[in-house]
Amino acid sequence: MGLLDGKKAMIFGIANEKSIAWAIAQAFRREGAELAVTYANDTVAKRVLPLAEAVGAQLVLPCDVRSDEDLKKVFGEVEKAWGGLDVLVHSVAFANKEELKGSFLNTTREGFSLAMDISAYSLVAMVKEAYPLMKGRDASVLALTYYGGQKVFPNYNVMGVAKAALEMSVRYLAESVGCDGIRVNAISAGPLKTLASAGVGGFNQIAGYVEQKAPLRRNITQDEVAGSALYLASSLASGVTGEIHFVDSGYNIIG
Ligand code: 0WD
Repeated sequence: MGLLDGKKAMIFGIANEKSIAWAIAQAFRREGAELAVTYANDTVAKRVLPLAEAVGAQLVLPCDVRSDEDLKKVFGEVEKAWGGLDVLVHSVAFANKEELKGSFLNTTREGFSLAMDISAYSLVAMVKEAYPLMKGRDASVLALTYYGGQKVFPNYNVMGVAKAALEMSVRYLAESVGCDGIRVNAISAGPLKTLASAGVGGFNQIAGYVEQKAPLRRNITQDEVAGSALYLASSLASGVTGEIHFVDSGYNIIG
């Protein structure tokens, strides 16, 4: 018996086989979930479509999370296919590359609002659309965040501000939808080599520092994030909401 047998799960944020969302999709499938996946645009489509097929995703849909129209469309498709939704994974973030290096003072108004829109507000927009489908189903929403939303890290800059907004949105959303049995949590993952992290200046140095300083003296893997995602999505975590759960080799406890 799988931990997610019979559950319907929708996953945003697979870009390639290194994506955290891809490890989560595989773990969810292994534990019996039926999957819907979205992809951001045509550029990533050619990598995402074969992956979606490999996990037997029932729905594979384009969705730019900046667009309310796109979001309405994809949740409409989920309603048509399944009539409800048990698990929603938000594994999406974006900021202009030139604002992920150097001084935070160089952040532009446009760059700030783009990072906030894609990386933070999109969670609120998704939950708005998903809410009628998840209501009363002992459902779980999960977002991905990073410690740079709580502490200042070199180069993380505007993304740190967006992650702080995302983490607080997790808590406010948890309060808003908890009375309907929907839980909202985030995983704060340690540094992982992916397309998104390649855009952050000095990524290798941060990963090297974690190896030296974290209690486990190593970096984490995508599969370890997927393991915690599985727990938070399943009834094992039925009493857990509004939580930021670190999967970071314990790095965040070190002073
Ligand atoms: O070290 C890391 N990799 C960490 C990542 C540590 C801690 C947290 N995270 C977070 C990220 O901030 C993000 O929220 O995990 C989440 C997933 O990131 P990832 O798996 O590291 O990166 P990636 O495989 O690039 O997936 C992020 C995807 C985008 O990829 P690209 O590289 O194409 O920008 O977010 C999606 C897209 O697929 N995305 C969008 N999806 C819909 N609409 C949009 C958009 N407008 N923009 C980006």
